[in-house]
Amino acid sequence: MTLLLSINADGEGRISGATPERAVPPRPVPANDGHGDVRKKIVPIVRPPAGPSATAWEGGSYLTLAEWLDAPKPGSAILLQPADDVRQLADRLDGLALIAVDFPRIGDGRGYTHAFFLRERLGYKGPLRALGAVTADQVNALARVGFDSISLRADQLADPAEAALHTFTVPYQGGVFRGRDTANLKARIRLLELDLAEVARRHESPALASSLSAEDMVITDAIARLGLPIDIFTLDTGRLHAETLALIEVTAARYGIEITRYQPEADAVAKYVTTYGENGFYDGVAQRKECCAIRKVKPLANALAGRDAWLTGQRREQGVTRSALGERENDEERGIAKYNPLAVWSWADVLAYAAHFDVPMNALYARGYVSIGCEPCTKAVRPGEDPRAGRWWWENQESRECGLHTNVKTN
Ligand code: ADX
Ligand code: SF4
Repeated sequence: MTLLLSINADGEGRISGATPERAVPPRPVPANDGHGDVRKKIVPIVRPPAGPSATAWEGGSYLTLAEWLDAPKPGSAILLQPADDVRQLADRLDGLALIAVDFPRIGDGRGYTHAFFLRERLGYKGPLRALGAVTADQVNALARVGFDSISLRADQLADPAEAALHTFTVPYQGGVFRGRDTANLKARIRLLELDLAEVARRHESPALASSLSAEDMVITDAIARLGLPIDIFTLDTGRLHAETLALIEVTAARYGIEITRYQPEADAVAKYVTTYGENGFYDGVAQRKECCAIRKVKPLANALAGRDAWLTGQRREQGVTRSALGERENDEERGIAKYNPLAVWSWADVLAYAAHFDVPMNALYARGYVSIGCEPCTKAVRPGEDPRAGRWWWENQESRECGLHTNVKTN
């Protein structure tokens, strides 16, 4: 028996449909206290007309993740547990008829992260079912992170007889998925945390390159909250805004971490100024890139010397040159790993995170700046304008990179 959840263009859902009539009275259901092997505690199935159970689905019994990885039999369904590592399913999705995600405890958000990861990172397009301790209130949020059916436990609603395992059917809408509801934010936060923890685990001396942008502050906040051994440095070009410099101190005070400053070589700067003038970068792309090479690229090389990985706050949305940005890249010039953990985040995601954790922000954002670099090469943009329109605005869009992010290959 089916109740329908319809979702409008704004991602708001409405449940409709008839309460199923039961041919068989429900059996008493043991309470699920949320511990131990939840699959044993979730509803023993009342059949028919009820839908799938925790251990069985329409096509048979669920496999565990390990069983599927061990012997992937086409047409199987798997039941993921909160602690499962969904990354193991990368390139192992073919042939799966259904993925179900167990929610053993109300409020356990890991199932959202699984769904988000499957849909967004692994590109899973097949049926995705939430199962277990989910409530009707969660239906909308579950749908937004990509679930398209939900199996309720019999003791989850007031009248167990009515509640046993209705199936809600929703169309999966990729666009809605990128919405800014709480579930989405929680999933993003969780994935970011997992990614950063993984970077810290894999590498000896990883470091975040921070321009003190909102993106970099988000990553800084996550690193500091988790206490991860990831260093943070900034390229102090000598031409940064006072507001940006002030944020270095604010960050140190707030998180108790030091942001190391890398400065350009004084001789190279002096030579540049003598040759082209202090603001010679306005006179042509070549002069501009030379300035960036001295003030940013060389100091970056110094900052990364001896490191085996670095992280940036780049996002795909930031412009044509970043639309294919990978979350993991190889820095081919240095032969080290490069991570862009916010690659698929929207600007709204960044703001939502910042608001959620009260992350200190560069005061320039409040004055219309969106992408912030050196003071003479950055200006505020009008609402709706291209985010990088205020960077090197006198140049063509295609040349507007400073050389920090060349020589990479997406993994
Ligand atoms: S830029 O290449 O055009 O300057 P953008 O300002 O968009 O880059 O920043 C992208 C990422 O490059 C930042 O999130 C940060 O990781 C790194 N980055 C840019 N400028 C600096 C800087 N001055 N110091 C350290 N990292 C920087
Ligand atoms: Fe020089 Fe402008 Fe590049 Fe800064 S952004 S290094 S001031 S050209």
